Amino acid sequence: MHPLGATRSSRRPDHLLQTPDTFIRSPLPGASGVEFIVHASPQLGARFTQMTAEFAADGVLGPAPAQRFLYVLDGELRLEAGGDQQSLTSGSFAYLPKDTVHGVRAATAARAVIIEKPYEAKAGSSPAMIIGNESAVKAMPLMGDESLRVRALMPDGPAYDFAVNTMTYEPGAALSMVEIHVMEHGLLMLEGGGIYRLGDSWYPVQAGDFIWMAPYCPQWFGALGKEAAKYLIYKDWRMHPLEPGR
Ligand code: UGY
Ligand code: MN
Repeated sequence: MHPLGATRSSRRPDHLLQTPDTFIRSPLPGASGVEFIVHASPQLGARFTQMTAEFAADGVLGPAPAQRFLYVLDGELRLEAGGDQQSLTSGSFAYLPKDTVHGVRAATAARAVIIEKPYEAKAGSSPAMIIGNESAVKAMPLMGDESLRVRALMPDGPAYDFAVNTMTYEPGAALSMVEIHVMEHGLLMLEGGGIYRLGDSWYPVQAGDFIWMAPYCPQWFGALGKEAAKYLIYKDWRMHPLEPGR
């Protein structure tokens, strides 16, 4: 949608819809053979970063400045941590607590979502490294709605301060309410499409689009079309509103 400056992308104080025609790729310190599309950042008003990392074969990621979550979109990454090497392919994810020494190298050209968030130590609990694949995570109906299934990729416990879920909507399924909440979201559309309400605007969205929702951004989604719609969604979680980093 370039002619005469048209795009579906939209930047408002309480949300960003960023469509692929507006993505700009850049290098980041410490990485080589990787280009980054930085979707969400403190510069935007977010308290986390969300990027898509596009690896050439043999590309390597630099050290993480904060706790890091990785979700592989396609290709194969090799993660080295704690003396172990793991192969991560489509749907694989890894959570690396703050200060975990690790290396990520691409075995093939690959793309991954990277989410990083500063971590405030919690008394009496410390987070553990997690490696998994979405296909092994049980899908739970959202508020009893079987047409809308949620897979929680992060554990929910006192040591963890964010969640990353996938949400899959059957054609025609929709959130049962307009949500307005203190948590912010980073969202990447993975499959299908529909209509996203953000603030007082309704946007057509499709696979490949990124959305940031600020705290209290009114939000609602309904899936359209003949195939399921699916997105990966980040939210801060278990954080007191007065906690630093909120
Ligand atoms: O977890 C959530 O807040 C989720 N239901 N929000 C969303 O899909 N926009
Ligand atoms: Mn929400």
